[in-house]
Amino acid sequence: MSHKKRIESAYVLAKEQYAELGVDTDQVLEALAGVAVSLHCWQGDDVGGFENPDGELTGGIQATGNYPGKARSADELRGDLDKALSLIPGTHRLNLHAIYAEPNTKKPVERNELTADHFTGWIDWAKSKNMGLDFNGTFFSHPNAAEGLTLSHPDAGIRRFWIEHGIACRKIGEAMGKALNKPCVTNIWIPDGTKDIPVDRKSPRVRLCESLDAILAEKLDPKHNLDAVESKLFGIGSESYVVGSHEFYMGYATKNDVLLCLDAGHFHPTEVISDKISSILCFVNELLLHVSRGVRWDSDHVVILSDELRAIAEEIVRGDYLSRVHIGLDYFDASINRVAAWVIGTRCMIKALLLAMVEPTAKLRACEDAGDFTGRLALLEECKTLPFGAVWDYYCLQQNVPAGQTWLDEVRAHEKTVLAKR
Ligand code: RNT
Ligand code: ZN
Repeated sequence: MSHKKRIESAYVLAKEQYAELGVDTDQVLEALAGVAVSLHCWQGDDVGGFENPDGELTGGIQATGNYPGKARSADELRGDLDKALSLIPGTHRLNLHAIYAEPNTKKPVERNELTADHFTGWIDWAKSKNMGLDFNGTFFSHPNAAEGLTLSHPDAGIRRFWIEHGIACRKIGEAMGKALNKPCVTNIWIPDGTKDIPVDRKSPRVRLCESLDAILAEKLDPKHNLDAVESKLFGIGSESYVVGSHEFYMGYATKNDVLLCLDAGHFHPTEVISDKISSILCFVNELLLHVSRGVRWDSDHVVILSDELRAIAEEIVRGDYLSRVHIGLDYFDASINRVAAWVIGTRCMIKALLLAMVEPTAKLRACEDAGDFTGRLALLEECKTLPFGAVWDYYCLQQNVPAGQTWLDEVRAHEKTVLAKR
């Protein structure tokens, strides 16, 4: 039997099995095709950016490993992304950082002077693929962030520089949203914090609040730009105190009607973001997720199909939150093929969504509502061995991307012909 025939036959049987539980897999696949995941450009070059070829990654985050072949220019990064996207089912988005600007000058443009003109290469690329773009200010890897403080810095001049950067980024996000006809989520994450126990926890937070107010003062059309703020528990060099903590941004987002960004690696190691989604969405209109995998710390390992990834997807789908949760990825592993890292993590995110969407939730709810917790547990466990793989393979076939591990052959070929020559 041909590969294609086998996948089609398996799908027919799987479809019947799911139908018995009241799940229409054709409908699910149609819905899944409408869900965009925002791929993070920074997996392609270890959060280096193109501002300065020897630029050092600072801000308490770290990409470990020295796998050869990382992208050194926007063209190389786009080439690698093209390869990754050709192996991922569906139409997605790209999440950019300010340091990925392409100024047409020799000298880098200062971050507070960046404009959408410096991103036309990306905008044209996204347009040609019918993709949306998301954006991030880069408040790290810069002399003005050398002390680990930016928007909360005691020096008003340094704060001003970063406020101007934040404002510039929102304008860039707005232009991207306008050009692509899809809102751009412009996210703010800052590294601000201290290594050792501070005496004054209050003043930096008051200053951060004022800086954010200044950045967000101008109202922008949500059709073009949506603002998000990202919290964190600790970083390397900010172990004892982080200005932008979860409580800080939870309050800020609620009060100011901006998106809250939850990064899966930004909480205590045993704390999960899946359980936060339905709580936060009682008070905040929309969420941005940075789906990541922390191993013992915020290590940004490649996302895998873990229980927590599944729980995140289940919460989004069961709560009918797909229109209120923007799913972005955030990890950077420099120890394996970077294109493969994108493909693995993104395919896992989509698999988790598919698994959640083929769940017989109505049946499970009926058990729960009737107080039949035995039935709920029994069915939940039976669901784990339903032929999900057959549905996934069929989705890949439908979307014209390799089903199963053959995608890796294409990454290996790209490594030989492209990456190895860098
Ligand atoms: C850092 C945050 C932040 C960055 C990216 C590069 O801990 O997660 O989102 O990873 O902006
Ligand atoms: Zn993040």
